Amino acid sequence: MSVETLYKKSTYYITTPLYYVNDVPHIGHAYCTIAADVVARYKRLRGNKVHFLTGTDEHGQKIEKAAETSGETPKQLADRVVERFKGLWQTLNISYDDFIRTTEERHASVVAQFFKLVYNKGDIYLGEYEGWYCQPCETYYSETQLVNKKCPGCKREVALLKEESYFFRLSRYQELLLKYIQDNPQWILPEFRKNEILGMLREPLSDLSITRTSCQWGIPVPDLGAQVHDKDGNWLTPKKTHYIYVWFDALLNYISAINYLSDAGGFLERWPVDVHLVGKDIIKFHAIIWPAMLLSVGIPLPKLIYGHGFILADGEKMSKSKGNAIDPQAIIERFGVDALRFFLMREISFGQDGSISWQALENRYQSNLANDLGNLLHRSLAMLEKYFQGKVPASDESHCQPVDSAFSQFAVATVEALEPLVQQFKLHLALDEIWKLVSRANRYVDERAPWTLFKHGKTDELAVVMYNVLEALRFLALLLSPFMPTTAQRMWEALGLTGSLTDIKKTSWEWGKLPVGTQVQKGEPIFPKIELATAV
Ligand code: ME8
Repeated sequence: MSVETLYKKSTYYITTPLYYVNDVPHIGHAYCTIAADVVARYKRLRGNKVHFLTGTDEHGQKIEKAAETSGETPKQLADRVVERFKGLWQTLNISYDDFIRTTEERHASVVAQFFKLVYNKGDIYLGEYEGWYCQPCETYYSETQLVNKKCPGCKREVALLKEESYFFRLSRYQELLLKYIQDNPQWILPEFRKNEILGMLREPLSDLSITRTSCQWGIPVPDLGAQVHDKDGNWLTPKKTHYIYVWFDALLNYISAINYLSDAGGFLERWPVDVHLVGKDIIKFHAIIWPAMLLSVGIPLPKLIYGHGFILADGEKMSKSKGNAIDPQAIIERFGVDALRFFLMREISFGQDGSISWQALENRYQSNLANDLGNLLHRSLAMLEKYFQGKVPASDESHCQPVDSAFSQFAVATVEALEPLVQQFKLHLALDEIWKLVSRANRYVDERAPWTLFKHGKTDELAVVMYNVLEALRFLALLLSPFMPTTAQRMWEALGLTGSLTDIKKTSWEWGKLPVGTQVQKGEPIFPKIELATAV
């Protein structure tokens, strides 16, 4: 019996990382969340039940320190910053189904119970930790992991800390994970990220310190009795009060949010998660620590862990200190939400790092959006108004030339080509495929020259051509809606179609479903010309 059958899974479940609230959202957070939104919307559009989860990571020293600096309590800071995230997601049209904050009770109670389950399995023990701690990364490093005595991740200063700590027996799962990854080569994508993880698993894994005594902004370790066991099974009395390490806490959101331990129905419908979409910076937490935690209590593993690349500003890492961080709001103000969504998904090969620049944004806006797509829609509707008073004509097959059927077949093939590309997160290639149809449609109009057919009174042929172009535009609205939901809806309405694109019938995907007689509405250009001024 497959895990799916056992788990009655009926829903496509997709997650983003839970973003830290020590800083306001930036373009990198937007990038990951937009990508998840595109896939969630695509899946819904193809008739799947979807559960899309995002949220915020609100505990730990990083947040505690940021709150100290801003003169707030950590909770006040979290309450303030979480609104910035929610506000940006609303602006960006992110269609999440649930937003979880790690300070919510539904989460905290699962974390405490899960900790106890792992302890009862014998996978948590009390010990003492000594190591080099990087506070911004909330990570301990061994001496040998340091680079020039600094944090190997962020290159900042580290401090030698020693504290009583509970440990998770990560080392116990090393061999199992190694084998799992070898047996399931598509489990971590892209492939080169999988190879990085395999490399890590070939080195000895240390057990993981999963509690802190120095930072109290976290979920307290639950009552485990007066005495707890150490690594060798001896009983000890803890000397300090312990709080759960922010990563052990935050990773559990993926199951706490879907009612693990409280509502078996909801959980079993969604788990195992179809994909954890995360950045390359945190893939190790998702592909090693998280699966080991799940294995410890016997929960099936996620189906896919996808580590996307980083956005660079003109080839460099974005940072506050360099002053080159691009604010999503600034892009939205100039180009609009859908142009930003399109640009991020089209410009960067998904999985790889990629640069963005104002120049590249302008180029894509002008050529792909305003010229290719905007003009196709506008000129097609203008021709329909001129030749058929804006009403979709009936297309008689007997007047259909080979060039016309080749075109409709091309449009149908585009729909089919998209499925595997989205499935494998080749989102830039999916857009590329859609644009091949846009270009093909523009070429088709040029080749069939409706103005000449009109001039020579070839009305039946003209009807075939106009119907085909409009039907291709209807397909384009459908295909583009995950990427550019507002634009696609405007296209839909311009074509005279009613209802929301988020609620379409399966038959909408069939060629020839544009009703004859529909009255189109040309309206304003969907991508108006903008003032070009590269430097902002
Ligand atoms: O790591 N380009 O939160 P975080 C692309 N709380 N994506 C970027 C990026 C960039 N320049 N910068 C950040 C945490 N990201 C933890 C996660 S999950 C249980 C806990 C994206 O606020 C990318 O997806 O630092 C990265 O993995 C994530 O933001 C990190 O967000």
